Amino acid sequence: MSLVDRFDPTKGERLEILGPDGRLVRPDLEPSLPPESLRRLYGLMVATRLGDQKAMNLQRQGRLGTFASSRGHEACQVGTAFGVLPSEDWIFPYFRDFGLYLTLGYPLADFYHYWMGHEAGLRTPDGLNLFSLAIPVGSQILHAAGAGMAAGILEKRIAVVSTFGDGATSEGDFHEGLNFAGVFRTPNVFVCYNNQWAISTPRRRQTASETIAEKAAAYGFPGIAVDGNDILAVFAAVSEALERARSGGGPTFIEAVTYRMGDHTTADDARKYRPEGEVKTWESRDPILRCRAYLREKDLWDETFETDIKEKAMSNIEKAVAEAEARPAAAPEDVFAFTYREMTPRLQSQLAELREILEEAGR
Ligand SMILES: Cc1ncc(C[n+]2csc(CCOP(=O)(O)OP(=O)(O)O)c2C)c(N)n1
Ligand SMILES: [Mg+2]
Repeated sequence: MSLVDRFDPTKGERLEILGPDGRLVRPDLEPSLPPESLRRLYGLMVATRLGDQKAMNLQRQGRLGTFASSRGHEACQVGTAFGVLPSEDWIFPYFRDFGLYLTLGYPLADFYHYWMGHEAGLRTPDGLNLFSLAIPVGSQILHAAGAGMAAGILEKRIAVVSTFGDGATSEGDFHEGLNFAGVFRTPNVFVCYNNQWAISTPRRRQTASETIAEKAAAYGFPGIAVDGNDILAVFAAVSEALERARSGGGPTFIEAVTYRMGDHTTADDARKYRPEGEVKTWESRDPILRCRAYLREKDLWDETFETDIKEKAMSNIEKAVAEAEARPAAAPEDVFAFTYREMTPRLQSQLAELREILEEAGR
């Protein structure tokens, strides 16, 4: 029986394979991954945490722009991306997805380059079907539904993955995208990282639904809630959904229940609206510690391994930051450069005006 048939969100059922202490609570549902893949999952989560902290530090030093931390989302992001075939499937991410980028093999230097304010950093390398990340909340859901429709017309047996937060589920784009996907049975995998907050709006003010996963029923396709701090649960649910999509079985909606451990972005101070105790509770459910306990139980983790993956990750991160910082600074004119192949007459005149202003300012 499939996972979506076994776990009914309307009954409050949620897929959990690792318990809060990392112990295997559902050995029958443990994904059959070789030891090296399990270690890789863990390594990617650790690298995500370190690279994320590096971006936060750079922002505080004035070397990077506003940044949305992924702290706490590592299992959601790595677990979602791990089973994706990046040169065949399509991915439509959002602004809090560093671990997804890392897992898909996106060049780290380009990632930092973008967050340093260079649109060029978002240019996707050939062979990686990764759409530009969405800052407008929920807009990527429509792009993904459209790509799902295109896959159907082109008869491609691929999956189209999109990720978004709990806040996106009250946008019209969410309704339109999921409705479209349901009606046309598109090969979409919708993954909602329900991290309990949309800036200062708590989950309870976002929707009166008991769970977010149950919303899938209204669109006529399966929905499942998973523990978003359990890498195995996220990976298992997404893998099943990818398979369903690629084999013509239609879309799936996954709610990964997690927590945003940091502020919304570097421009936010979450202490103003959420209780300290809540953060502490979720820190004890840290997805990385949980996976580590699981690996240790399987004799796949020791201090040497930990040191090794951390050193390798930090070396890659430092190299990428140096490379990004060595690139030329973004020009003010760049705001016109990356949207249209040919600028509209109005944009051309605006660009001319900007040039005049820059000239007057002696730049
Ligand atoms: C259409 C739109 N409305 C408002 C905003 C401002 N905004 C940026 S992030 C955000 C909250 C997003 O919350 P959620 O979807 O839960 O994602 P999270 O940040 O928690 O990962 C809002 C309202 C925006 N970027 N786009
Ligand atoms: Mg949220």
